[in-house]
Amino acid sequence: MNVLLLSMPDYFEHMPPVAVRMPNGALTSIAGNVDEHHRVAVADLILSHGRVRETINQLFHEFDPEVVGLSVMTFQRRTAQHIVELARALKPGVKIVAGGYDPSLAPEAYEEMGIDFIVRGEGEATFRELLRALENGAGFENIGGLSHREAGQWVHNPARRPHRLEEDDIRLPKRGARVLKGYTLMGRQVDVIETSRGCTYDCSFCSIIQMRGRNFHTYSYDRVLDDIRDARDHGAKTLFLVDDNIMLNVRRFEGLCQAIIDAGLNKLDYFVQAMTSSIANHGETLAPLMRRAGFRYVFLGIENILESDLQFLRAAAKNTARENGSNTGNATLKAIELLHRNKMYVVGGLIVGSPGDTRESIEANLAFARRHVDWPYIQHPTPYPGTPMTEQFRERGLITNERLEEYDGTTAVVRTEHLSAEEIEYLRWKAERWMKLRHMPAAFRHDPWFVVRRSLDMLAHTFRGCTLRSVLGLEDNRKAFARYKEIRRGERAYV
Ligand code: B12
Ligand code: SF4
Repeated sequence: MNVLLLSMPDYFEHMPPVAVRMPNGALTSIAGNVDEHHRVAVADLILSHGRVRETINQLFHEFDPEVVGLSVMTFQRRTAQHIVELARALKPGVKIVAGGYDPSLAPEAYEEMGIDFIVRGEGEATFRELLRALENGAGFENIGGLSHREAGQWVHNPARRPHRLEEDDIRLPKRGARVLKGYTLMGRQVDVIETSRGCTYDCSFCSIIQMRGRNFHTYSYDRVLDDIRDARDHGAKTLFLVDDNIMLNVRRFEGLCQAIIDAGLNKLDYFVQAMTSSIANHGETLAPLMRRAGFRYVFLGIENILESDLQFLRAAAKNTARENGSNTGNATLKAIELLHRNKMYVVGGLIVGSPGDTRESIEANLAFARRHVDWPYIQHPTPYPGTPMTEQFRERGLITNERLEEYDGTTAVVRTEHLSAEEIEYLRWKAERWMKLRHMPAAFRHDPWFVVRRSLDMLAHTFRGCTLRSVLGLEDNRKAFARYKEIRRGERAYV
């Protein structure tokens, strides 16, 4: 069968396509795990910015798909709806399948969208079995994790249990199925790899537990090294590790760093997401090893520097430093110091706008970011379907915006007990632009050619809405913020 797999073009503030266009790891993994006779094309629509409609038209023309699969996050739901309408118009009989976090956690929202199937949870085995059933004209009732229609009614088959990656035969992603070009992270070709799936924490803002329960499964080192080589052979110079929480088993991660070094794969640049506690508690040995393995940027899930907010976010445990078995307080500063000492950059993941937040508590977090992190990645709590945090915000009547296309993490859609959503976002927006600017010299040292060519575009993106007068302080910043919000609204019309 001809199968076309699409990821959505929607992006958010910290990942503008002018500098960041990353592949979707789910789709190549799905492509690598269907039966081999199928002809699969993967198109990451982030690569076709400004011409999404034309690209889909062309892909239908070239591949004549019998099945189209969409990978969707919540803030991309509206775009997914538009793409479903376009696909139906181009080929009314095509089978449309939705998968990923949003269809898995809010399947009811997809029932009226004009699609045929929903794949809930991990998709490799479910999608493979779905194609077999379509091909053989068999029934769908025994396919775990699949939602389908019987006599006009949606039927949600029982969930499939998470893959045990150690035992299951999940084959390598099929990068050769990608049909669009232009992946980049600040000018270097980027790819994604996975080494594990799952997490055993339960941060209240995160969707992972509702998606797959609390568990952690790992691929073997050999499989990971093969995956890295495959990404490199497809041209990648930078690799982003998309594991949910790679730091859950620090010993294993250390072993992996060593395996990367031993295999001579440490000439690539690596980006990873990490817990502050793992770095603080093991960093003396772990951080030098990471640097030798090629790690360059570490996204730290700091979440918040205030204990009360960490309690609300249920993220205190993963941010606690320990010495000789005793808690010694917040791990953040120690983790940052260890990473800096080993010449790695810190992407500071912070969340501001929890229910108890005041102007002062938000400013304290922004001041911390200004002082200690190299690249800010500051977000607002966002009530994604099914998370414990969503329930709390709803019960307290703090959700002020139900337009899901704005649930991108940098648009404040909830208020606190003390501040409006608009004010929270304004505080972040005002501070964050300047923090990003400060990282330009470091980016220049690493990728001078890219920065020379694209710095004006990046500046224009970071400061959109601003004028010379607002930058010089001759105009109220709120006017520039209002213009920024207007521009951002326009950007969301992707299809
Ligand atoms: C890595 C990652 C990123 C990377 C993305 C790199 C990339 N291009 O892939 C970065 C850092 C850039 C990122 C950014 C964002 N992310 Co993110 N990210 C993740 C993370 C950690 C892992 C996702 C992943 O790749 N997993 C590996 C793949 C193989 O698994 P998977 O995606 O789940 O796919 C499987 C199934 O879902 C299913 N499936 C998926 N798609 C499809 C499609 C079909 C047709 C089928 C059949 C099956 C299927 O099958 C796959 C294989 O089993 C998750 C989860 C987490 N613990 O936080 C969050 C997560 C997906 N991100 C999330 C969000 C909100 C964002 C942001 C909007 C804001 C943010 N928090 O940073 C931005 C938006 C990005 C953008 N487009 O601009 C949310 C989504 C919540 C929701 N309900 O939509 C998550 C769940 C985190 C959370 N807050 O809970 N993210
Ligand atoms: S530690 Fe990370 S992956 Fe695990 S629940 Fe918290 S935010 Fe989600």
